[in-house]
Amino acid sequence: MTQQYKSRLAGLEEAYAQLTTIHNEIEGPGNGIFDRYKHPVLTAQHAPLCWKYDLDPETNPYLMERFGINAAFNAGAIKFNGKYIMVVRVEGADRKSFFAVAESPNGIDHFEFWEHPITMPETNEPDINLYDMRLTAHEDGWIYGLFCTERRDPEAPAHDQSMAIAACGIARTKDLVTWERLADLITNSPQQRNVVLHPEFVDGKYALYTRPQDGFISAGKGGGIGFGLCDNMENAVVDHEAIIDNKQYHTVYEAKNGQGPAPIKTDKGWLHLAHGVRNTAAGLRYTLYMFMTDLKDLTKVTHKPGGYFLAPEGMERVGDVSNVAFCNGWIEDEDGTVFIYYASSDTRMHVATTTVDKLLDYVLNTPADGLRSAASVNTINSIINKNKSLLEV
Ligand code: M1P
Repeated sequence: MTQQYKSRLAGLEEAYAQLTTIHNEIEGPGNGIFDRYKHPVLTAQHAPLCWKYDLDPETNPYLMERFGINAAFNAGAIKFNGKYIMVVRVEGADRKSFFAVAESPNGIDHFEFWEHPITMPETNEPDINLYDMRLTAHEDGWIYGLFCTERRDPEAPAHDQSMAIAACGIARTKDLVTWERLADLITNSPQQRNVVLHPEFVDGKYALYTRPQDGFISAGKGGGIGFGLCDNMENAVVDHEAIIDNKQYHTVYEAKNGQGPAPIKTDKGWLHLAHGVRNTAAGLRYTLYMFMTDLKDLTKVTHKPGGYFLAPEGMERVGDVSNVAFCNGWIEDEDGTVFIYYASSDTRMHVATTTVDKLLDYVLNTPADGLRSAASVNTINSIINKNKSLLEV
């Protein structure tokens, strides 16, 4: 082993140790709804050296990366054995995504990947790409991971190497290490992404949030957050999808939207976090928004604050797919703290913290979108007038 090799290895080890032991802290006074943090919680640089390097000086004398990692984003999340766990979408330099578990003792820093990425079994039709797992600890006792499986469109002409079909892949586990792959979800929609399993049985059936879509990128005539029931998860078939939260003109979800993680149950209703997409001259902009559904009738949206809940800010706006905030994982802790794991610009993971009480206050008391500029001015005026009467006392 040369001196050069030794000092390069020491430098890499030191950089990795610094990254995984950095102390995270709340940034700024925030908006009162949630706190953002100074540092991302997970990045491509968090990938262990053992994944990227052949550490044998005989076969890798220059200590070069043999497998590049491009990004770590769009993670599902769960509290498991007292640890804060993300099942992360890790993307290699080869553009293939795979899943890997990262754990933290406190949910806001010190995240480290487990030794191996997840070995996800394939179905008879191998996945070309897998991503965006939603984790649900279902009342049937399994932890389910629902994710997007992408394959080349068999109808695609030879000259088109980008036409793809997105479907919902399903797997389940008890330990997050060994996964049982089940059949892909069947629905009446040509494509599916952002499918999420509800944690409780509904009328004795499994309940799924879906996102029917006509095309791979464009939702087309499809779109909206759908809801449907299926008899079992081994061969899941949803015959009917009711759209519970649709796309809407001149809102932050005008182009498409999708359910984020599985909803959180409260005594007032189910709290949902979702992403909405709008078109701009600079491309698509993804932000997060919230709504609440009725405790008994899960297809009934009872409250929906206007506008976005969280949008990419500052450096979060820059990355492989810029101007994107995306969330498919959150954790409700025993004390009511909520850890929201969101990705920025398809590149890295962040955390925002809040509480169930604050989210309820936000969802129940934030005015709905009035859908016209004049309605927005009316809302502001009513806030100003209330404040004036308070200040005059
Ligand atoms: O690039 C932004 C996001 O685009 C897709 O989400 P949706 O289907 O809602 O548009 C997904 O590929 C997602 O992974 C990605 O973050």
